[in-house]
Amino acid sequence: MTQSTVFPQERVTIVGVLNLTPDSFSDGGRFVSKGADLDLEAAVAEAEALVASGAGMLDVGGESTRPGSEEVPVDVEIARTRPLIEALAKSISLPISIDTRKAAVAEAALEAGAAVVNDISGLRFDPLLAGVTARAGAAIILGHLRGDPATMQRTVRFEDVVAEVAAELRASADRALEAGIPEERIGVDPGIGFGKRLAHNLDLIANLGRIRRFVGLPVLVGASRKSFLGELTGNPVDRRVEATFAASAVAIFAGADAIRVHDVEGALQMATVARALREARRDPT
Ligand code: HH2
Repeated sequence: MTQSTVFPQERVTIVGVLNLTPDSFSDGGRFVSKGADLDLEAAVAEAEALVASGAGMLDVGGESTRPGSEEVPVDVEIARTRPLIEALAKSISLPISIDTRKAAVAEAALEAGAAVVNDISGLRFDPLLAGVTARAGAAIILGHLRGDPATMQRTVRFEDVVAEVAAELRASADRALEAGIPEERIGVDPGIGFGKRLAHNLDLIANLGRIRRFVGLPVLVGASRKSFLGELTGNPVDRRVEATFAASAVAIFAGADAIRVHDVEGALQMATVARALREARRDPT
């Protein structure tokens, strides 16, 4: 694997989530009450807390992509995210990613100081996104998603979810390369919970090493507070920290280079131990 600049290979990157939405499934409404009514001061304070707790990257989003969610207009998504990115780019040295599928939102965020585009659609939603990312010299995280968040849970069909996700992520990566984004600035993500059922999510996390080997790029896993953890434990969304850490630790043991979490406190310790165990293992991941 070429030396990655998106997720450095010497440690696991903890990607802290900052959702500036009224309706995200677990943390909606904390910083945006309605429309684009953003509490900038509170969002900056949360970002600083995430950094102090060990985040290595901050993922800022202005559109919920939970199952059944509707698309947010571009101007609203920009009004929610750009002010925070502008403020953080001046005060923190960590890379900031913009969680969006849309070229116009990414462009505004990159101009404001973001360094990474986090596209859950893996370049399948907006044909202009790859070019915007390439021209800005930014990095990209390519997620796996068939269809769109509004309908993705209705038509789930996989024969071999690990093989199919790996192949589709490789195709996304090839699109990014063709658009001029260099390999060291590309990461992939199996899209936990995006058009997948419980058994698919478990298969993807437990066998992540296969995806990483097939795609040949660093892998991010976002299991944080997701509904499959509720299915397994019976816990509501605000009581899934331990379940998130268990899934994340296994993902790291299986090969994850980065994890995307809402609960950053303690995540770095968990990741350090999981990674040390991966390095101690005798069978290859
Ligand atoms: N999951 C969510 C959003 N963005 N990006 C990546 N790369 N990987 C993920 O698994 C991922 C993601 C969904 O979680 P969240 O942001 O908490 O919820 P919502 O979409 O409701 O805002």
